[in-house]
Amino acid sequence: MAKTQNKELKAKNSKLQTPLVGIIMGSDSDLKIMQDAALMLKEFAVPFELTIVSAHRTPKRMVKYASTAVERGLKVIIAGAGGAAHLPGMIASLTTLPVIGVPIKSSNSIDGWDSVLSILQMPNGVPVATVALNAAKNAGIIAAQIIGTSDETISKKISDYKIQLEKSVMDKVKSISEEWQNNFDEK
Ligand code: C2R
Repeated sequence: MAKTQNKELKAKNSKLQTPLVGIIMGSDSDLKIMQDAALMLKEFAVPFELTIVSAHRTPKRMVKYASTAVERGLKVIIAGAGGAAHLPGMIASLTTLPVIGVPIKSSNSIDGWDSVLSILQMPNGVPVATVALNAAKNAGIIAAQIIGTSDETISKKISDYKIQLEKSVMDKVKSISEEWQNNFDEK
């Protein structure tokens, strides 16, 4: 029952808001990492969509996704994949939108390096903005920052987030200074 209600809510929301960011991943096994991008976009109130697209397993779907992205209103694509991670680069080759690549340490990955290098080492002319291994959270932040360049409300939310980030570190500075000498901060 709760699931049905959630589905109905999702359907309503998607009708109201055109997604500005597309989050795609090679497999459902990537979702546990890629959901971090979705959570950041939710925090910044950036409308997004999320689905599976694989260059290897669903090549026709990949071409359709990338080639219709602009007309569907997307402004940025976040693409995550593990192992021989061709998805982000192939999407970048098929669209004018900026593509943020998330290398994923998957079950078939050699310590994640295969995925990092597949996404990072793009040929000149077809860039993929690559974040660190499993760093879908940062991909979500970059996507929001791109959208924030033309949306003051979103830009303000990112600014507030940065202030919070600083505050949480300064709280920790204070806390460890109770036990450890710190001449730098002493007045
Ligand atoms: P399974 O867990 O489904 O076997 O997938 C996925 O991103 C995932 O991390 C294992 C890994 O294969 C990756 N995959 C790619 C692509 N499609 C799936 N790298 C692609 O097209 O690049």
